[in-house]
Amino acid sequence: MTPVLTTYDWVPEFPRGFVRDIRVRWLLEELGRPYSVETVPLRDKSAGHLDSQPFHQVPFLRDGDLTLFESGAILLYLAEGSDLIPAAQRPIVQQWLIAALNSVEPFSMAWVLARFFDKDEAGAARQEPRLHQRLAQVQAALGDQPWLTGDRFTVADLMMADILRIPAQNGFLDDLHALAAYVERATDRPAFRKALADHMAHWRAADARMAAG
Ligand SMILES: N[C@@H](CCC(=O)N[C@@H](CS)C(=O)NCC(=O)O)C(=O)O
Repeated sequence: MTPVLTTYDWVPEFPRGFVRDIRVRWLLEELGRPYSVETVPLRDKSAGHLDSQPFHQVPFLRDGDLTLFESGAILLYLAEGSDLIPAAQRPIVQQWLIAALNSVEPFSMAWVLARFFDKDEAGAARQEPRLHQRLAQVQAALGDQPWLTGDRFTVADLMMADILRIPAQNGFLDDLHALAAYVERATDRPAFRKALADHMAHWRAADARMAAG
């Protein structure tokens, strides 16, 4: 059964590389699992889109009769039974994946929304100390380990590293060297590089389609 990943038909330049289908692509590459991609319109959101994603967002995944939204749920579903959720560490892996989504990403998103969506420099500046504190706490929890739960890269690292890419790209890890190295270690994996290349190719193909009218 080949899962079908749905993302947008096109997005402007600035979110490219970060639309959350990248997480699912990355995981599917880690698993060596082929998949296909379908799209929903970004601009003219359809009522049908809501049947698969009640918040009119992406990504969502169809796998046989199952349709799943929420990138965290999709990752946990796809990684189940694989080395990316070692059985003995399952609750701890789930804990860290949820921590990434629930205790780190909201702080990063609050900054992103203020800085890039609202273009509110003062509002973004107000978010910075909170975001920095969370990032420092992740670094402290990582300690000397290569990955969040020890020696093995898990789906929790995939989620955490993906979430940390935006702070990393915007200078928030410049004084958090161990955390910066963690993100680099994760995103240096061939599966991430392949996922990112395919993700960017998707937007280039969308541009070409638009240019062709
Ligand atoms: N919690 C959701 C967030 C999904 C989300 O924010 N998707 C963005 C793209 S990365 C989106 O569709 N944004 C457009 C919108 O909210 O209208 C998840 O992790 O899947």
